[in-house]
Amino acid sequence: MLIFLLAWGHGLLWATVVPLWQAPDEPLHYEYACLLAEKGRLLTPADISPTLQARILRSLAAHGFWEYLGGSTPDPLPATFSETEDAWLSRAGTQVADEPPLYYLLPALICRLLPGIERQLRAIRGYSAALGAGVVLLGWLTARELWPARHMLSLAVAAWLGFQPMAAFIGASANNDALANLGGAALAFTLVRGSRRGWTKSRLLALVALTVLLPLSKKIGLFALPLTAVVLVVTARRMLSRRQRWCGALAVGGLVLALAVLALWPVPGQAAAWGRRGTMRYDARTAVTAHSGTWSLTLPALSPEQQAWLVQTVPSNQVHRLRGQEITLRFWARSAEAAQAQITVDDGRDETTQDVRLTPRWQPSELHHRVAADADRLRVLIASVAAGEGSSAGFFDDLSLRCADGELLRNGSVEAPKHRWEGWTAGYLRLPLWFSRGLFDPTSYDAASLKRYGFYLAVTFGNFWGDYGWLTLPLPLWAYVLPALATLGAAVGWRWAGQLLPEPWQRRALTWLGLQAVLVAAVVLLPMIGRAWQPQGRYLFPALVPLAVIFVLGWRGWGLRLVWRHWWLVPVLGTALLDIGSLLGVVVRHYYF
Ligand SMILES: [Ca+2]
Repeated sequence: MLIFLLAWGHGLLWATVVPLWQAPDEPLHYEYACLLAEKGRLLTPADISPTLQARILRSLAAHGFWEYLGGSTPDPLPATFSETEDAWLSRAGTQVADEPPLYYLLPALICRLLPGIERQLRAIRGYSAALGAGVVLLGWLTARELWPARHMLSLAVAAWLGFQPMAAFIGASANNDALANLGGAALAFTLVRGSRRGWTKSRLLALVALTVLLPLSKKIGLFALPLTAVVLVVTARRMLSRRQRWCGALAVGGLVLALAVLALWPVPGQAAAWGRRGTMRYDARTAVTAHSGTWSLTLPALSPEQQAWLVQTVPSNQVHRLRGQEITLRFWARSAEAAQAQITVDDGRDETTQDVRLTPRWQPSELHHRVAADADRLRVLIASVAAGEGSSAGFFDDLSLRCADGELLRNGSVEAPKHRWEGWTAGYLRLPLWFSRGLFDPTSYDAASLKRYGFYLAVTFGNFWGDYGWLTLPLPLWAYVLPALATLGAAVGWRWAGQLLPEPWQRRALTWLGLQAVLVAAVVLLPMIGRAWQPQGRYLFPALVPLAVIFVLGWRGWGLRLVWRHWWLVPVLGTALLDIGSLLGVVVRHYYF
């Protein structure tokens, strides 16, 4: 209890010192909570309220949001987030319908009960900090479960977790990371407890419940699914009879088969490789008319306040090859009545847009675009222009985007329907279809790409330890050398840590913790393969407890090797110094002097 209160106090200190809105995406998480309070149901992008965004923007201005980030408050104040021109808010996208709702339930209640936007945000930060303190407590309990007689070891794990400055910073902001991190810590505790005391029904139930709840708090929580599957399979092998194992294997096989069939089931109204965006739901693929084959893309008739567009993104490892080249988009379009559409080729730096008049007959169109020299993405967007009265649906077929050596678009004639799993990965993970292809593409592993991943990894390691504000306040470069050396030291110290794991259940428990860390790292790092995407160190925090145990254990190993009683100085005093240095030397110095 004392550990929890100390950690909560420490989190609240961070929550107080960091000015309002100066944590990554805080306005968007607050917006989610407030909208949830207002609507009282699952949100869709159509629920986004300009009135609420305007209110948040006024609070941002009042709290020097742009000044703290090195800019100046825009005048006049933008009306919505997407109208801002800074490098933070305008690029943050939206959390609404992008993140699952579990974290926001209590913040929504806060929004409903407490008056005043500032007071609400502070209360939400306090709630986050309590979740963060829960991580520290669970870390201590996990280590105590692993080493019942080694109090110093469990205290060192708790202290490492408590002082990890980036975890304290993120844990003390309005952000759904806080709940996912707590879920990850609870999972680690359950794994160790089950390994030591056996998997009773209630522990298995806890394991399954956490596995369901984690992806509901943040998408990264998906790592729990394979982890729990492996734990269950291994446990079942040890506990069940031959007959029971066969039944279990049949049941699991049947379930996997059913899921596979469901995942591959086609959705006729959606086109493979084409994404559908907008303020309402609509079918993007139709057999009503086609220029070739049976199917074409379609955009619905719109009223003036509605938006709808179709998008296909080209894999980014192809984009690097295209830099400086001219590419040509060709397509056929028509509409039942005269209507207008807007076609855009966007490479992230420059875009070429063309307005197209649609006529009742299929007409070809063409658009040329020179890819910018520093482009790192490429996408084609088709939007219909709301014409008000008498607007009608538009149809598009035989789309082709050609570069010197071939075709860049997939499913240009729209004959292939989307499979359900593509909708899931695109809708839930926000990962385009080609992401999984990028993993197997040799160009994802050429020298330039490997160099890029090396850089990404270094940055991820850095902001795992500390990068505050909107990731705008890093530590000085030399300060990252210390945790890097301490991490290397811990890795070496593992050579002598084996003596601390005499029991088979201890080694099994530690294997599960290691697997948790590996799976979280995989979920965080794999999406960078084949595209320009910088992972963030804080995404690794659902594995904070396993990482703390691994780190501290390495230094305990040094304690054995050197017969050194004060081995804990490195993991505990090291993170404590980093914490104090971050708070005073970086955060307080930036915001208050
Ligand atoms: Ca077609």
